[in-house]
Amino acid sequence: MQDIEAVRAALRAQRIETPSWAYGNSGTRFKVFAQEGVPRDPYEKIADAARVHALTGVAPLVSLHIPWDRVDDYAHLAAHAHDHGVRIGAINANVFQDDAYRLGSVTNPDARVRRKAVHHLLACVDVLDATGSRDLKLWFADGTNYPGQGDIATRQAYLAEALAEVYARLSADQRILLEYKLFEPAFYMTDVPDWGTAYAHGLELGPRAVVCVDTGHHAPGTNIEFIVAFLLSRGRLGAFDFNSRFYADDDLMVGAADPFQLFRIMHEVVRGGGLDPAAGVNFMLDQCHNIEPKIPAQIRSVANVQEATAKALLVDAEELAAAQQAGDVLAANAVLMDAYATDVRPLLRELREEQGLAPDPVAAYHASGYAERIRAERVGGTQAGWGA
Ligand code: RM4
Ligand code: MN
Repeated sequence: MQDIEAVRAALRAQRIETPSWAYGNSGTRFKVFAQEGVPRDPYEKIADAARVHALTGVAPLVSLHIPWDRVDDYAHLAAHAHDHGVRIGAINANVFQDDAYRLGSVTNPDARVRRKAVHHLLACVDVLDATGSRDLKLWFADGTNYPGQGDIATRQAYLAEALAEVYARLSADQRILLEYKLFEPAFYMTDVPDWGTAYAHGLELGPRAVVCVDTGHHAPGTNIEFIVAFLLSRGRLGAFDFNSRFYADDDLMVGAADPFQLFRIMHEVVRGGGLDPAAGVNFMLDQCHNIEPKIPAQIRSVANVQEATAKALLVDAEELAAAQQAGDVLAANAVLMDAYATDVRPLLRELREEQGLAPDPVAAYHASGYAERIRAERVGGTQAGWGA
């Protein structure tokens, strides 16, 4: 039997970071459906993130994307976050939306473009300094569309050079989260396509260059929990970008397509000690809510991660180890399936109530009048989206 008090303590201690861009407008390349009440600037995005934290009690951090969240004074923005009861989390460097990056950013054949990209990454470290953030998250759209278009090995060397310069600029408590993605926007070759590439660059850089696993960035059928188990065992699992995918990088609510996969991932996290803050795993959401209301979608996503975590914590580790040792395939599998089949929603409701929160945070959001208020107040100006 699992120690239920330990399960409850672990759930109380878990932290989930929400992304500023989830609160702005987003869409596909076909259409962006604007929603009423959407933030017009980073300050309003942080206010929405703070609302998610106020209702869930476990989301006190919000990631920024630079330049989407560019402000004149980042210390002031951090103070605004603090006033709202949240903190600024990972800083996402955006080197994929400038015309100069047509052939790549840090892997561009033109040295001047590579300089420009590195310059932006270094400026993002300045943002970390100003906000007190720990993590610089790097995702590169770099790659090629056609065989022969670029030299793969040369581009790897450029990438290593850029990363080394940025790594050298970090202070002792700051980290690089290097994120990989199989394809898109490059369709033939991507410069950081997989966890192996991210891991290898991290090894060359040093212990504070760790991997970010975006759950939407793999080929169908990839065993993501294997990647998680491996990286965690080597101290290189830096973060998750949680979302769910039916087909490619869908950025839908985590746990929507495959809650069982999320459970399997969280099982490896629990098994490998990844819930311990000392393990340094940052549990972030990286999602877009194109047609559904954004704040309740974030609340729902946080709850989905909590549910998967609770089920993973309920796996009877001793019984599992015994069955594995005995070679009892069916019993071992049954231990996992029993935990997965447990309805943990009553437990989570109870934990919320113990902390003075409403047991159903989505219902509490709808009852709070916040949605009506932001719809009435946020009139005029330019709504935030991918580019503002
Ligand atoms: C990328 C990647 C990054 C995110 C952007 C918006 O595909 O997942 O983490 O910052 O999208
Ligand atoms: Mn991501």
